[in-house]
Amino acid sequence: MLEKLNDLELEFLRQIREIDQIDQLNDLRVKLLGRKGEITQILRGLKEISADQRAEVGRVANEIKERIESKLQQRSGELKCLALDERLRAETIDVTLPGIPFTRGGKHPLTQIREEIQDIFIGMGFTVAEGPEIELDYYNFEALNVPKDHPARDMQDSFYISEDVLLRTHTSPVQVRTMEAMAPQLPVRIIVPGKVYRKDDDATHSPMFQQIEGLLVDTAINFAHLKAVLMTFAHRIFGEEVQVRYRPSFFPFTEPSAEMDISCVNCGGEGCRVCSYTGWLEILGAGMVHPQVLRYGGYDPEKVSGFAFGMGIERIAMLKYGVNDLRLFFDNDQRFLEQF
Ligand code: 2NL
Repeated sequence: MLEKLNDLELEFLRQIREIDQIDQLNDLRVKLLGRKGEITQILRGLKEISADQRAEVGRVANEIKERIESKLQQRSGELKCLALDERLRAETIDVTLPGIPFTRGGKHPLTQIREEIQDIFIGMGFTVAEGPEIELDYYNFEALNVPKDHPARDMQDSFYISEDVLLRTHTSPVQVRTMEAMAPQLPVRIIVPGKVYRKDDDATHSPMFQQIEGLLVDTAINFAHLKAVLMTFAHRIFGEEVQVRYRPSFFPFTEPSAEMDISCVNCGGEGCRVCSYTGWLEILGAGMVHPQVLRYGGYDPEKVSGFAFGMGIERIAMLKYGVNDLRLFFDNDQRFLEQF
């Protein structure tokens, strides 16, 4: 019996060696080890063998089964290797074929303008500060000296979340928070870029837009400093040839307040549709920080003074790039975006 098993094993091993196709190897596996396979049959037939031989024959048959299994495994590996080799030999790659073209992305025009504006002020010694878009009524209005009955504080004009929480309507609250954190250290010299929210929606107003505000607080800061910094900014962003002028204005958080205009970038000041035939374009609001706001920030208005300004990034971008509809910036139409 044991001799017969030995012969069978040699025969099985020969059959395995002769196979050169992976699917034939699978057939052989079934033929030998399957439910009705030859080795399975032998193991099943053990009960017909006399008791004194059964243990020995069973052991040898199991050993054979294990060796056959491992041989099948080994041959399967070899055949897979050979198949891969063959495929790689047959395959040729033409490295001179053109690749699949893909277009390169770029920064959104508003991001480009914002970074350009930031860099100009960074160049004048300002640092960039940021803060929350969901803001307390206290920081958004109260600490900025905006009176309780001011129209911006109305539910009609701002997005309230609760009675004392809203989406910030300007980035000024970050400046109050910065003063609070820094006082009594000097100087405070920051710009604050960010998204702001107002209930407004037409060709020149979006419910979400971006602002950059600036704040400089130090000893003996006066209106001449404001003019110098903002004129330098206007020249760097629109070109040295532009003229600037200041008109008196009003903001609850600055006194005195002013608006800065530049000579029209479209007509050079001659008068055209872009400037409504005035020759001038309004680009930002500014003023000397109101003493009450300095006090809220933790500074003594008897000892320090400062100036502040604010501008809409979309408006600067529209003027600089000659875009006539604000909504183009938010449509994200590639034909528009790829022009920048
Ligand atoms: C505009 C005008 C302005 C400010 C913003 C400001 C901030 C603090 C104190 C005083 Cl903490 N002022 N900000 C001042 C004047 C004008 O914005 O037209 N923005 C789009």
